[in-house]
Amino acid sequence: MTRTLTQEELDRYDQDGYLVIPDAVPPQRLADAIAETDRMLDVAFTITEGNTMLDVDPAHTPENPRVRRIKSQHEHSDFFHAFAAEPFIMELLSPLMPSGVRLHNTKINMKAPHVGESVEWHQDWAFYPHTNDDVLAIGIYLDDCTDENGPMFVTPGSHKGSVYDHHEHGYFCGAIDPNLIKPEIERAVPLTGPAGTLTIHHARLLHGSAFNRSTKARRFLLQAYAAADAWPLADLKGGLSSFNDRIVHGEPTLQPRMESPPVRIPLPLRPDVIVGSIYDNQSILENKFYRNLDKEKQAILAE
Ligand SMILES: O=C(O)CCC(=O)C(=O)O
Repeated sequence: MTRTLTQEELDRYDQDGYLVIPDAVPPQRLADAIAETDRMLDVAFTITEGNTMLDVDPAHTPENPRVRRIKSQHEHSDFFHAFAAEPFIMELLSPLMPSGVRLHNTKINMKAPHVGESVEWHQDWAFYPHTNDDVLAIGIYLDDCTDENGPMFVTPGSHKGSVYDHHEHGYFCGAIDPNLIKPEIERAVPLTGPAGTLTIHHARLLHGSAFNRSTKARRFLLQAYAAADAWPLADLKGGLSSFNDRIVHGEPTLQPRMESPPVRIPLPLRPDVIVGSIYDNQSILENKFYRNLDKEKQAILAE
């Protein structure tokens, strides 16, 4: 059974900038997504370094694979190409994006037991500002997500506030100095739930996540979408036909809806970072919020 968002959920999304929905993913679709993720990860046993599909930890080896992220799974898998336009997802999103829905990007963040990486605080909007901010990401936990295995933390209502500086040493690094957002981090809440829990977060919402301190994996599938009439300010990604091909609901338009959300441009890019690796990109942030937790991780790894 698929379902749309209730009026109460729409109001809560408007107010908080996120939703956690435990009952939206049909169990068979969850099982299929997990099976396809496992299939894609088999490649990790054959590679010594990252490639266009897999972002691997510096400690990765084929014998002891350490995949941090499957990048753009919709470009590497027919299953995930179709999954980006899943009817149950479109039913949830269409009231939020009545002008139509365009896929923006996809990824599956992997947090292996004990070693799963933290993600520093950021706003997706800083990576891809658009002409209006009807831009969001849905997430689906592929494993049970608890306080211990690195849930995503979000700051309710922060999608209506500032867009923060995500630069370090003159380059876009995709992370915010935590001193700029201390009160926002202090009132952040974890998004937890059993496997199959679906989250929706607004592109301007502040969020981050700690490393996985548990013995249980935490895989999180993310698909970001923009309203069909929201045009990116910084990068059309592949030209007009590929832009239009990513419409998953409704029709493309050549008439962007212009609104005035605050924006910053995510340039210049670091020349030394592989596209799609948020972990490498954020590594130049001097004042890392998760630095102490990362020290704890080093201690666990050294045991
Ligand atoms: O995996 C997570 O918990 C955080 C994901 C995230 O914020 C990102 O990949 O941009």
